[in-house]
Amino acid sequence: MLELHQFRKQFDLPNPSPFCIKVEAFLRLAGIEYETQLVTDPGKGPNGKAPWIIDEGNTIPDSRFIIDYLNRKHGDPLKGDLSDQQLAHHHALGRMLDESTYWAMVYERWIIPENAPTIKEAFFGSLPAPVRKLVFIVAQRGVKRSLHGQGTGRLSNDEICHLAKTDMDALSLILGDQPYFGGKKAAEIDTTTMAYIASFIKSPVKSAIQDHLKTKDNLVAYHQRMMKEVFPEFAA
Ligand SMILES: N[C@@H](CCC(=O)N[C@@H](CS)C(=O)NCC(=O)O)C(=O)O
Repeated sequence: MLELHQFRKQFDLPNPSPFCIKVEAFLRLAGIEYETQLVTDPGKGPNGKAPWIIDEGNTIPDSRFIIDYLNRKHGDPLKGDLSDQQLAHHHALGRMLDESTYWAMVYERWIIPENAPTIKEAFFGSLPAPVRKLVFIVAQRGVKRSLHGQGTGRLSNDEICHLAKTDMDALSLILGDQPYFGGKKAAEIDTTTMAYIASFIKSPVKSAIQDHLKTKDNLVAYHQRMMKEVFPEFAA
């Protein structure tokens, strides 16, 4: 059976990583059987990041390539009757979330000082206290380096939150009164949109982005609908 290598559940979410939620949501929506293998050290994975899958001897890291592989193998199970142009819009929306919005989430979780105790406990709680503190400092240093390299780390708190809030505004306007980002049916894009919306709505840390998102009734209703349909064990 297909193995999904991902982190353990956290924060009342199927996964602390939106990339892992995305892949698991795809597998569930497409009705593909899988079993989970827990990742404790993503550095040991093929790309040094989670998720990855192993399927019939193929090891595939990166949510984008995993979903490409599954689409090829299973004949685009979530494509429905979407046009190429609609799929192109979905592609652009997904990239916004993965390549831009994601970094605001990383910033809020790892850099805002008052959020440190929650993150330390969630990710390193099983370690003895002095080691936990040290491991957190080393991990946070790595995250800071990544944020700086990507560029988000060079912005002020207000700028980072502003950008992510405008991403939430865009999501709300794009969804409008449709039940899914795919229209009448959940499509591949919904695996990404639900992953980010859930990650912010259930943010375990102080989050200005969460506060903003919660003012968007259609996104909150979408979140509840998707959790009920895809991850009922996490539905409110
Ligand atoms: N492009 C990758 C990104 C995966 C990713 O960034 N995973 C993070 C968790 S959210 C990770 O494993 N980070 C561990 C690290 O960088 O050491 C994908 O789409 O799967």
